[in-house]
Amino acid sequence: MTTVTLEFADNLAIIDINNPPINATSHAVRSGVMDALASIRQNPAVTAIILCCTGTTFIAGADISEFNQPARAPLLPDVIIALEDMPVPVIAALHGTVLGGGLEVALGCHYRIAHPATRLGFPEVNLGLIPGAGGTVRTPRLIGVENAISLISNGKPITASIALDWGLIDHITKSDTNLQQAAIEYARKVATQPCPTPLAKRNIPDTKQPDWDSLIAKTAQKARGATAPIIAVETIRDQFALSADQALANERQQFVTLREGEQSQALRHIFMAERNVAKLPTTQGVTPTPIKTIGIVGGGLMGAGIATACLLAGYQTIMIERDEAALAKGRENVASHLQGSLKRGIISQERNDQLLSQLHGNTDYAALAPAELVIEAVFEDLEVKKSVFDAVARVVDSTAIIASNTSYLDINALAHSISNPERVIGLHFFSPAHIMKLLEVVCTDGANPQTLATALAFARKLGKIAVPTGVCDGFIGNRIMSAYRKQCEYMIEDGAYPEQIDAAMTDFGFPMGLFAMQDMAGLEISWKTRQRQAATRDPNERYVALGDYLCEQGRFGRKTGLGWFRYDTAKSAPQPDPDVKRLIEQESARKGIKRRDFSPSEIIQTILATMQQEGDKILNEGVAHTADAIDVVMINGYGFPRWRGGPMFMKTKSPVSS
Ligand code: T1G
Repeated sequence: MTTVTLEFADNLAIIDINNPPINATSHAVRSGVMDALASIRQNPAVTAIILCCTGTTFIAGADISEFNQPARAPLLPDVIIALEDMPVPVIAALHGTVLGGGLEVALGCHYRIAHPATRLGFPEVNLGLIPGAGGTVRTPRLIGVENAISLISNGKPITASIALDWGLIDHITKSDTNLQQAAIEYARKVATQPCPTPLAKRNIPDTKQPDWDSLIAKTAQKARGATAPIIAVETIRDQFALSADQALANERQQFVTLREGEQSQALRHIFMAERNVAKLPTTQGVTPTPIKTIGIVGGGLMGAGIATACLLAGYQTIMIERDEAALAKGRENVASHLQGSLKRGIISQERNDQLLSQLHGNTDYAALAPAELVIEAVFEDLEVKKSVFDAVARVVDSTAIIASNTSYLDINALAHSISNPERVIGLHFFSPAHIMKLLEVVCTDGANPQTLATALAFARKLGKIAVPTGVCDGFIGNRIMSAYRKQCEYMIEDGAYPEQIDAAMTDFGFPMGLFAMQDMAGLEISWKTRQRQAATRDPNERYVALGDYLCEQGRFGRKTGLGWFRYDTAKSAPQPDPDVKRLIEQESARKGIKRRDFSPSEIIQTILATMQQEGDKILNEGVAHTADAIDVVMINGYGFPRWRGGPMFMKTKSPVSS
């Protein structure tokens, strides 16, 4: 397959890039475009050039897999300069997701037209990078500094209509017209006009500069330790003192430095890990069972969230509850979640109403008959779940998949409580289930590849990051969290305080410390877990009862105004509580522990080492099939800072600087 083709139609030249899956600007693409431009220069009849792509999207970025190898000429900046130096106008015909290097290529063209559904952006900061092919120089010259900073430092794409408003593109085609045909018509129109001045040769239109110091301070606060967003703003700022050529050179230098840096290597690691973690040898070549209708048993917090996720993914969804009142509450929960998506502009009012019409509630399990997949999201009790499994198995097809949303119960036991246990799987959603990307797909000992492949395909359709895991207490994420929570409670008894542990974690890049997070979730959850495990707990294992004492005093966390911390109002920040300090010190004394100081570095090293040790056990037991799976879970479900790559990735790097 030829990666770049050139054809001449009348007095137009059409360059088409075909480099699936995302038309990344690989070396073959860059060379092919340069060769096409050289050929066009030999043809004086050409009055305009169209640059387009075959497949689902215009160029969606540089080829990340090339970043770990020496760059090979022609480099992307050279291709872009060759585009803007053409003697006739180049029209970029945009569709899909025009991202990173793709948008930079489009900015090297003289005009940009786009399909209405096109999204455009600079996601480089999500990879620990900044645009490295002129994006920080050409964008402000086209749309002004403010919008350029927003686009480049946030890393979030914008719609074609916003891009048109901002002047990033020149025209939006009609959704039912052929994009290339529209580009040909547009080219014929502009071919008679003088070529616009290339962006790199224009001045920045802004006469007033932002307050850079406060902008950089705000960016740094939001970045929580990531450096690329700050470098992006600084690179845009610095060009006010430079010529365009100097600014391009400065940008390239900053980009190369970031590309070689640990943060970008970590972010590129997790980007690829998230896309590879669900590729299992056992499901390669297995065609997932088609699924149209999902059953959800339970309309509470999790059930309604899962039902909302299914509706948003386009499934017919049947919700079962025990009685009409509970069903009405479940429907109300789903409607409220969809309202949230409506408010965030994710769906239109029309789509909201259509989705609600696809939600079918019932109190009779027989209504589940058409479902190819049923997920139970009822009370976390094995006997309750077994009775639900039994009731579901009686009404659905014998090949229908029955899944449990349990976060720690033994799914093997559930599987063996019904016929055809090979169709049982765990789908551990994270609350709020319609928003959190992570989904642990828990493979029972007897699940067959068909069940697993279908569950993974379902997760992808929901837009989730699916991580396959085996059965153990807590699967991957909760198991690792239990391990480091235990170590943190040991440190509390040995001399640290909750606020010190939490500060060390937030300084490391966690959005919230462990104790504040427990207060937010409710201390009774881990209290119940400890009670459940009490009978089988190793009597010789050190046990910290502080969490039990707090619960026995009714201190369940934020919801009661008191937990590990004190909360003056429902929204106020956690405050250290002298009563808890006293309780801790009394417990240490009762146990004869001589309290000592803990540095932030020792705290975070202890937490990280515990995560890595538990991760090694999880790998050795085959619960996770790769170390990447553990990083993906800890980053997407437990707040591990993304720009550090995950606990197992960090094991391969230099010791952490706190
Ligand atoms: N490089 C290489 N492979 C990539 C890739 C990339 N940039 N992006 C995606 N893939 C692969 C991915 O691994 C998967 O492979 C397949 O494509 C589909 O991906 C010079 C320096 C475009 C919105 O950051 O956001 O340009 O599993 O599952 O859900 O200044 O991919 O099929 O083997 O995500 O439809 C900037 C990153 C790069 C865009 C499509 N661009 N990609 O989403 O598919 S840096 C990005 C995405 C840069 C310039 C700078 C998404 C997508 P496989 P997918 P999707």
